Amino acid sequence: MNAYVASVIENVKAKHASEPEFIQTVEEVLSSLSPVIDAHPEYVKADILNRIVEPERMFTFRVVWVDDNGVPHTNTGYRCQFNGAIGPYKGGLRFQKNVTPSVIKFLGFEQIFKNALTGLPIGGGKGGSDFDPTGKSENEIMRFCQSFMTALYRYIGPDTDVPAGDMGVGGREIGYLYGQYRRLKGSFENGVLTGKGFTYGGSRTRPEATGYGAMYYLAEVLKHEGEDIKGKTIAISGFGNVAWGICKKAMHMGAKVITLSGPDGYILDPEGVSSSEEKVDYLLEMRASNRNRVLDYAEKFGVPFFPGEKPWGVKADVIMPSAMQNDVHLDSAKKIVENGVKYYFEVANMPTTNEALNYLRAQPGMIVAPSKAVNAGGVGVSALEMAQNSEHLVWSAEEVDVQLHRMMENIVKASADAAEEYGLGYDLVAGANIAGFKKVAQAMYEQGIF
Ligand code: 2IT
Repeated sequence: MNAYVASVIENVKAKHASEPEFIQTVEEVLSSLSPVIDAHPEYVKADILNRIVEPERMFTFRVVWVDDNGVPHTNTGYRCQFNGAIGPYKGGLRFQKNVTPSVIKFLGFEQIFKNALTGLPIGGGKGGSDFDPTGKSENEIMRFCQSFMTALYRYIGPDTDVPAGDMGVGGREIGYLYGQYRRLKGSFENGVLTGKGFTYGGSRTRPEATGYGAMYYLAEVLKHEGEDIKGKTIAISGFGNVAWGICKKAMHMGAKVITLSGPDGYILDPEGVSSSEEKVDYLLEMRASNRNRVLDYAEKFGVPFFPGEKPWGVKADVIMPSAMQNDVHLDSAKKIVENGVKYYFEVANMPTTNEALNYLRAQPGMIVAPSKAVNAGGVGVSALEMAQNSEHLVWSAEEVDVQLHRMMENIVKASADAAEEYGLGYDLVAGANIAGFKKVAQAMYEQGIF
C-alpha cells in the first residue's frame, strides 16, 4: 500500500477509535486508492486524503416530541455535510434507534463517492436521528418529523444541502418534513427535499429508483459475462423500499427474488416474491405498518419462515444484501461461496464487513459489486428530481427511467474502465472507489487548499 494512504488510514483509526463504522468505510475506500495516489503526487502535496476524511461540517441537535399519552421524549438529530466539492450536499436521513455519529459519518463518506459516480453535480451528506419508528403512531411520526425539521431547516437549502429518505424515512416522513420546512420558510425553495409526493414536486420513479437501478446494474454486468438476467434466482435481505424496487423490476425482467428478511428472521418463497403484484405490493404494506417484521409475509402467503436467521445459506444465482450495514460477516460469506454463488451484489450501504468483503473478492470467478455503485440510482434520480424542481417541470416516468437506465450503464462502465486503467482487471469494487474519488479529488485540488 502507498505510504501516504496507509498513514491517513492510521490517522483515522487513532482519531476515531470510538467510531467503528466510519473507520470501516475509510479503510475500504482508501485501500483501493494506492495506484491513483502513486500516479498523482500533487494529491499528496495538497494532502487531499486527510482533507477528504474530515467532514466539512457536522451538526447535532435536540429533537423533542410528545407521544400520544402526552409524554415528552428527547432524541438526537444529526446532519453531516461531508463534502461539497462537486455540488450541494445530498444524501438521506435515517431514523433508526442505532443511529450514532459513526453511522452518520460512514453513510456520509460513502455518499461522496456514490454521488460522484452518478455523473451529476451533487456533494456528499447524510443525517438522521436515533428515533425508533417501530410501533409509533401516525401522529407521533408526524410530530417527530415536524420537530426534527424545526431544528434542521436552518442548515439546508436547494443550493446548500438537499436531504432525502433512508431507513425509517419514506414518502410519508418526507411529506411531514417538507410541510414543516415550507411552514417555516414560507416558500417552495425548489422542494428542498427529494423523494417528495408526486402532487408537490416529487419525481416519477424515485420510489423505485434504488431497486430498479440495482437491477439495471446487475443486468449490465451479466451482459458482460455473456449471461441473461431472465430466469436468475436472487436471494435478498431486507423488505423495505429498496427490496420492493428490486422485486418489481425482477418481475419485469423475468428474474425471481426468493427471500426477504427482517430483524425477526427470513422468509423463503420458492415461487418468488416477484411472482405477483399482490406479493410485491404487500412489502409496502408491511413497511408502512411499522411492525418491522417479515413473519407477516410468511403468514399471509403460506411460505416458510426462519426465525432469527439470515438468508445467506440459501442457494441462489445472485446474492443482494438490501437491508443494512454489516449484514454479511465472514461465516455468511463462506456459506455463500460454498453454495457456488458467482454474483455478490451489495445493495444496502456497506452491508459486508471488510473481512467478508475481502474474502469474497479473493474468490476466483466471483463477481463482487459495491453498494456505492449498485444503489446509486436512488440518489441519481433524486438529482433528477432537483433538476425538475429547479426548472419547475415534471418529467414522465419513461423520461426518468431512460435516464436512470443510462446512468447505471455509465456507472458500470466508469467503474470497469477505472479499474482497467490501473491494471486491476474487471474489479468493480476498486473501480467504483477510484472513479468516484478521482472526480472529487480533482475538484478539491482545483478549488485550492481549505
Ligand atoms: O443512501 C442513499 O443514497 C440514500 N438514502 C438516498 C439519498 C438521496 O439523496 O436520494
